Amino acid sequence: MKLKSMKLYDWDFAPNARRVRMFLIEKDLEIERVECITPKIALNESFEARYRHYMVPMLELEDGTQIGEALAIWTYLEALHSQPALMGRTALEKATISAWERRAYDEGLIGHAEIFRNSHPNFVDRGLPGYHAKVPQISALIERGKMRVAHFHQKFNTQLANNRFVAGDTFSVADITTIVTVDFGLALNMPIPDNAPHVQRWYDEMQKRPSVRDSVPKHAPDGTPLPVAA
Ligand SMILES: N[C@@H](CCC(=O)N[C@@H](CS)C(=O)NCC(=O)O)C(=O)O
Repeated sequence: MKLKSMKLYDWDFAPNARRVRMFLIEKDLEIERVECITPKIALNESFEARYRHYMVPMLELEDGTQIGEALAIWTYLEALHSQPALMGRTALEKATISAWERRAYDEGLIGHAEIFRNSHPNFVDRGLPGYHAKVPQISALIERGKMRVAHFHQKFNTQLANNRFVAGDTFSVADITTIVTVDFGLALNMPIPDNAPHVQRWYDEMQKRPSVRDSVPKHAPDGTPLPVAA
């Protein structure tokens, strides 16, 4: 279904923007996308002027209302289009999915982002997203990021040893954030380690889903095409 009254402000490579693109494909929803990135891998001036939080993804409604944060965009769309449920049906499912989605975000996605933002030459003085002031890179955060990522892989390996999906026996937003995180690692040359075979089993199964395949970023941060996962 095409949602004509909304626009999604996007950046093809950005892991958080992909969290929304995957969700839309799972729900069979289409929203016009506005790509906001410049060749210097920075958000463009018109987006800066439009949205004071200055981060993607952002969903804009017909009356100008802006919804930022991938989690908030999911919550809004799940309330309007409940099927398939991606954020849980029962109280316990909702709580379990929400807990695992946050773990993937805080421990995995942010760990990779620490490595990326504190090492990439285009992110000098852009150590954090959403700031207009200069935020210096801190090289110590690269090592700490690697530590967080290793912890994430072990925690999710244990969880996926006994669960088909990240939050149990149904696909959910917890899988979306985890896929985006693992693929962010691949783009940074940090594959799933050999001591996380259950993460690899789950990752291989996820490749069969159109939402995973069709949301893969087509460009590296510097604009060069990325190999599309087989
Ligand atoms: N908490 C936000 C994080 C959004 C975020 O960090 N977006 C990044 C892209 S992944 C961004 O807009 N970066 C802009 C920049 O690097 O200048 C969410 O979950 O949506």
